[in-house]
Amino acid sequence: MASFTKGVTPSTEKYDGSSLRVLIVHTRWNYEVVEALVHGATETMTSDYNVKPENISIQSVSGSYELPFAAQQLIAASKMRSQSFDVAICIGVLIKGSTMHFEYIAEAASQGIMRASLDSRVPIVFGVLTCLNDEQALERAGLGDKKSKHNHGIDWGRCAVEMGAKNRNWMSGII
Ligand code: RBF
Repeated sequence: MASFTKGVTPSTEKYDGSSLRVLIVHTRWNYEVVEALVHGATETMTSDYNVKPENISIQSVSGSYELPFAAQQLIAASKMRSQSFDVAICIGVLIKGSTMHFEYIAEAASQGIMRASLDSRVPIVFGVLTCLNDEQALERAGLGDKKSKHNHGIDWGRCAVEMGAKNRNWMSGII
């Protein structure tokens, strides 16, 4: 069977994150996994793109359902302080249970995060894992024993720097 390399091809451009202001909003649900994802994103941004640790604001909420509201409010507050975030990352982990909660929360979080991003005109990276079981969640946060494990927070950190830098250029008319 034909196959292809899955996931995102790294950008050929090298982005400079040294002046970017980044907001991370993460959940405390499934915190062990969330913590690893937050670490993957922050480590990537600071080590690979020179984002200053003091320019990363990390805020927590209870669950994924709260992510869109928190992101929207924090972005609005940052604009009022004239210290606008260039980009945000919403990080959460949803694990399917035996009721319909998973479906409703996943739908609300994904639609809400997109709406918050479009309405605020600040890119918000979708860092919510929607997993069918614990093993999938661990594997996607770079935890557990599987060889194929990969911390998706790394990808979200890269994506955040790219979108923050690109949007700054776009807003100044540089395409
Ligand atoms: N929040 C998550 O971030 N991940 C979950 O896996 C998750 N599962 C939930 C399951 C149930 C049955 C309930 C009631 C809530 C769950 N939440 C989860 C919390 C949810 O996102 C939100 O914080 C609460 O519903 C309060 O608004």
